[in-house]
Amino acid sequence: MQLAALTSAPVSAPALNTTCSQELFAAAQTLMPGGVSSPVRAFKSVGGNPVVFDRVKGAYAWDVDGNRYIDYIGSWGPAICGHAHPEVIAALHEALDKGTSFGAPCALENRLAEMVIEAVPSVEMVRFVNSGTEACMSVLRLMRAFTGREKIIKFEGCYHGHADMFLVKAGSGVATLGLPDSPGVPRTTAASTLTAPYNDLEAVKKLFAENPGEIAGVILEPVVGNAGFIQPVPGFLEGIRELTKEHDALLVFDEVMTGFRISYGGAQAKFGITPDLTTMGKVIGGGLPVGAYGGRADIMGMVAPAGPMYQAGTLSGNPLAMTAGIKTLELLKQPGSYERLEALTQRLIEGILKAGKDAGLPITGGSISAMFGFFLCEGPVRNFEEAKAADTARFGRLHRAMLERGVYLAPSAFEAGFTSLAHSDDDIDATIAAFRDCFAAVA
Ligand code: HOZ
Repeated sequence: MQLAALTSAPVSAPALNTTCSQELFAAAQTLMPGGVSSPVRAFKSVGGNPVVFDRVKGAYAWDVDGNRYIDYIGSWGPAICGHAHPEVIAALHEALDKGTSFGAPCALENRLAEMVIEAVPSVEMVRFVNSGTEACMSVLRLMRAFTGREKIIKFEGCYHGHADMFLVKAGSGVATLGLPDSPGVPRTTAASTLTAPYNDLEAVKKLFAENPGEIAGVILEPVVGNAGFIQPVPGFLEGIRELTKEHDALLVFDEVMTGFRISYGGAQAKFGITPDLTTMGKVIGGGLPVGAYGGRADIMGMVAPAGPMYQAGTLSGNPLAMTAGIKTLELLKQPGSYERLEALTQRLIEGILKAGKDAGLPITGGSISAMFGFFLCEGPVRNFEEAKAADTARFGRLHRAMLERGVYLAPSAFEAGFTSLAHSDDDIDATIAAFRDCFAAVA
């Protein structure tokens, strides 16, 4: 896969003073691998250095040089109500006075569990963990424990965190950096992960036929956000549901990105397809580290100490994370939230696509509720192979140009964009205007 040339000359734009960011990032590179705590944020595939954040509020982020950006990453998903929402912050202040970690049951866990169970159709019981990766690696063990089978099917370009068995043709940072299969993953482990192109039911049928009685289940992002934004074609999710039932295999929706984002009940509520198990993260932690997995009570009954499948965590169910999650879900539940998110995100993507076409660029994209994305190619993009046809070098130049005009996009052609309730109509207009200038500059 082609990475944007790091030497790409920035398109003409007002100079952005990032002196403090540059100094901090130079120091960070001597302290941490690549200068970051997670790879995509290092800007490697878009060229240039990252800006170092100082603070966030509402729809905006400020860097350490005082530059303000309209933020379409939202901490990679959690900030759906806007960064540092006053009600979330107030609830956290109150919780903080009671202590930062209990390592013991707390009433807040019951409350968030009730809210998740009430909202997400597949979830009858839930276990809280600390990240989306942890949720997915735990659900993987559960799939195998429940079925007594070892193989799983995942889709090319889908990302389910960085556990060994998922780093096979993965999306997100590994796709961004062109490392879809990571060294360090034992061959024997990777051999149990079967892959198919997204939106390709026939390929999944073939895998089931070739591995009779061996497949524990299928895991997928019901709307892909880690290979860019890719929607399921009509009938795909329904087909996977039928196939898994037919083969006594489990269906897992990884709703770490889509959960409480594309509807209050996630993708499964939006599309009316109920998986057996669901993983969540991001929004349910309201900006604090949280993940969760849940599903049918008979399957969740396998999890220790109710059952024999072991999984644990010192900080799991942490009172601060539970508090931020509860308050975030309460805010989202208010009437009109998702209508507003849908309308503003649709206006944004329509404006982006029109601006790209007006500049004569090949462009395709879309949105569902507060999640959107575009590819710089003709499209349609239905799978990772088609996503890779997009012009990533041009995306790199576009990314830098947008940054210089005060818009912070995901620094990768293979990540979805996220909007929030804090984005105003003026923010959307300003963003579309910036895209119009920048598309013209990179055309
Ligand atoms: N896995 C996230 C992107 N899909 C996080 C990336 C980051 O924080 O660098």
